[in-house]
Amino acid sequence: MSKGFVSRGFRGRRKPGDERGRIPPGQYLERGFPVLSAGPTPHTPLAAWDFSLLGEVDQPKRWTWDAFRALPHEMVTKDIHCVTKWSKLDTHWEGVSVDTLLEQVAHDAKYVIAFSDGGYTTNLPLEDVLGGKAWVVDAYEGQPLPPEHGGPARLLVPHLYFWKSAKWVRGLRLVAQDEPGFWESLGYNNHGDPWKEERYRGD
Ligand SMILES: Nc1nc2c(c(=O)[nH]1)N[C@H]1C(S)=C(S)[C@@H](COP(=O)(O)O)O[C@H]1N2
Ligand SMILES: [Mo]
Repeated sequence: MSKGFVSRGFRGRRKPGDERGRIPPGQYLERGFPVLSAGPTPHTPLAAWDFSLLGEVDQPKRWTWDAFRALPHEMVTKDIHCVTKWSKLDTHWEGVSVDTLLEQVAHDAKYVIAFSDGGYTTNLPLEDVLGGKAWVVDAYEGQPLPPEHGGPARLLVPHLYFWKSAKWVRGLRLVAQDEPGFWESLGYNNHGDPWKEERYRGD
């Protein structure tokens, strides 16, 4: 019997109650993978792609695609929660932790603004992206990240609503002062903790 068969069988026996405790208030369990994009899917060629750390840093840092791929990658299994109320359990990703990236710059910042191809932005306190809480992922379920889900690379911040997980991410701007990103300036909550139902401004 192969290992794969055993682990599938084990997962199949998981009791529904185990799942219920993992779905935040007001969310439902989704088995598909919806695509939610505020604009068209960008298609930046890998040769033109880079990832940058900018802003209030002593020396900005930039990785080409090959340099980014050469960074140590981690495999993570996470539950994700969209503010439109779907949650998806045990999603598998591979990517570089934001800890690994930020080790490369000297800075005094308190917040990051993730920025993406197409102009999307989202803001996060440093404490929500350090300490093994956030990754820049380039693979999903063992395959290169599909363009509609943010490929070649997206941010993954699974403990916050999924709008914080910027697709087509191209870098992080480090700042001392917080500033709202795309959805945050349109009335969504500045923080977005699904367990506290921080959906909209004032929640
Ligand atoms: N660049 C970019 N990133 C984005 C978005 C977007 O419109 N543009 N939508 C956000 C929202 S609201 C959600 S729920 C997730 C959706 O990711 P998915 O399409 O892979 O499910 O991406 C987030 N990241
Ligand atoms: Mo979303």
